[in-house]
Parts: sequence; C-alpha cells; structure tokens
Amino acid sequence: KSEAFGVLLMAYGTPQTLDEVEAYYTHIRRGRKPTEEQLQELISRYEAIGGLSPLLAITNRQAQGVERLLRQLDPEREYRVYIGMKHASPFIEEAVRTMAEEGIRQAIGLVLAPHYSVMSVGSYMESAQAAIEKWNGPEITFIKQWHLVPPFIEAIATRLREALHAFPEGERAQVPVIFTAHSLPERILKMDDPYVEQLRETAAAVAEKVGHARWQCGWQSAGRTPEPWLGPDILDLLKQLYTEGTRSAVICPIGFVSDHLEILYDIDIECQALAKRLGMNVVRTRSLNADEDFLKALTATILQYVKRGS
Ligand code: FEC
Repeated sequence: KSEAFGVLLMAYGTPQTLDEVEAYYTHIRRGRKPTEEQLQELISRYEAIGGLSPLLAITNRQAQGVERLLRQLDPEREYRVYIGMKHASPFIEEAVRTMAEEGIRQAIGLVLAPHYSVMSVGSYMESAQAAIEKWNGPEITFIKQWHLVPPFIEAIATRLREALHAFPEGERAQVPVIFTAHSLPERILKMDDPYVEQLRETAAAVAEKVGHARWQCGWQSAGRTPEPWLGPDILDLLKQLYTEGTRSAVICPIGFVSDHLEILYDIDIECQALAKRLGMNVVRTRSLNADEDFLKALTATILQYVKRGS
C-alpha cells in the first residue's frame, strides 16, 4: 500500500453545550462578543430545537461513511478522513495539525456546503491554508464547489419527489418549490461571487430532473447585522405565495447538507409557525445527513479529484 491519503471534511461547527454558545457566537463574529440580549436570543433558539444541534454528530457520521466508501472503492490506497470545523472544536486548525502529526502529506479538502462563495467556502480554505503553513501540514487540493455533481443532484431530486408526494396527485404539479440557501451580505454581488449563480444552477438541475416547472430560489437565515443581505427571504416568499392565493409549498434547502439550527429552527419552527398562522401546508425535504446515497455522492466527488491528481 502507498502512504495514507488524507481527506479533510470541513463544516460550520456547533457548540456542544449551552455554556459554549457565547464563545461560539464570539468566534462567528470574528472576536466581537455578542450583547447579553443577542446571546440569550441564540440560546433560546438552541433550546427550541431540544438544547443542542445534531450538526457535529452528523458530520462525524458523514466522515466515517466517506472513509468506509473510499476504502471500499479504492482499496489500493489507505484513506483517512478528518473533520475540521470553522467555528467550533474540532477546529480546522486542529484537524490540519493532526494530519501533519500523523504523517499525511497529500490530501483533498472538501467543505460540506455545495456552493462556492468567498465568504463561506473561501473562508474555510483560508483557515486551512493558514493551518497548513503553521503546522507544515499536508498539501491539500481543495474542491471549491460540487453543486452540480450528478449523484448529489439525484439525491436532492429523490427527496424532492418524496416531498411532492405529500400532496394529492392532481395538485402536485402546481405546488411551488422554494430552493433555499443561507443568505449572505449583498455586497458579494459586487465581488463577482459565483454563489447566487451556483445556487440557481443546482435548483434548475434538480427541478429539471424531477420535471417540476413551478420553482424559485429564496434565501434563509440572514445574519442579524445592519447591512443588507441577499433576498427574497423565505418568510417573505411564503407571505407572497399566500397573497397570490397559494396555500401549499415545498421548501428544499440545497445550500445545507445536514440537520442543524438553520434547518431545525429557521425552517421547521419559524417557517412552520408562519405557515400555521396563514393556514398553509408547507413541507420540507428531508436532509441528506449521513444517508448512503449522499455519502456515495461525496465519495464520487472526492475520487474524481484523487484520480485527477495521481
Ligand atoms: O447547528 C448549528 O449549531 C450551526 C448552524 C449554522 C450553520 C450555518 C451555516 C452558514 N452560515 C453562513 C454565514 C453566516 C454569516 C453570519 C452567520 C451567523 C451565524 C450565527 C449562527 C450561525 N450562523 Fe452561519 N450557520 C449556523 C449558525 N452565518 C448561530 C450567529 C447568529 C445569527 O446571525 O443567527 C453573520 C456573521 C456576522 O455576524 O458577521 C455571514 C453560511 C452558511 C452555509 C455554509 C456553511 O455551512 O458553511 C454561508 C450550519
């Protein structure tokens, strides 16, 4: 066997106890502490989803699954998959340090978010690059985006078909589908950033695969900062559909791959509360999580880059 080949899977990170929420929030705000009111508001959102987010546990299962599939599909190499988080332990920096200590010299880096923006995936890559320099870490080839990888599109399409089946056959074709991703500050539009375009490309590919004509893109989870964020926000879209006389919708989050706060609170609690108030039937597609079809999509994406490099 040749030497071990590393894979660095990166995700957002989540506090593991409510006591860690302040440090986490401060990290997200690049070192500026939140006010007591902001902190309590965030803690109450975690409490509303049961106290903690499943994000770290799901990311761990994704990493184990990808490692298993890589070893199965390419038995000539020894793969080791590491996870590194942007805003919480295990931080990207710790992961790169472990990789260096374990003698990994070649690796692939993939962010568990399909669309590239300099403000999201770009900042993960920056953290990893800084850690590589600090710890004399492995040479990492980064996969910048994977938003059109066919098995990923198919995995989302499967979940969208399933969600549409919650509606009677005669109504199904008329149900509006809203594809969502995390909003970002509007200033990315002036930076020639591909994020908005890539979201649209994923949405169009999934809609075509399912053969569903009524769809649009929306943004969710905009930050609580004074600057303008990308819109329309998903809550406004639901209100607009209601005003137009529509009483049903499917929300299909394509910018996220796991259940976490932005899914379990922003969609399942906030959007559902609005839907209930308006008397609308809103269904969310289930998340990819560590489901086998998604693990296969991730593994295929990684193997394409391994093959390209060797
Ligand atoms: O389940 C969990 O505990 C973690 C949920 C979580 C995910 C996530 C994903 C993304 N974010 C992105 C951008 C921003 C920008 C700001 C920002 C702020 C927050 C706050 C929390 C939070 N984010 Fe997040 N994000 C998650 C959680 N995010 C909590 C702070 C309170 C709030 O504003 O709600 C604004 C930063 C600032 O203040 O300057 C920008 C993007 C993603 C999707 C890509 C990815 O997964 O990395 C983009 C999951």
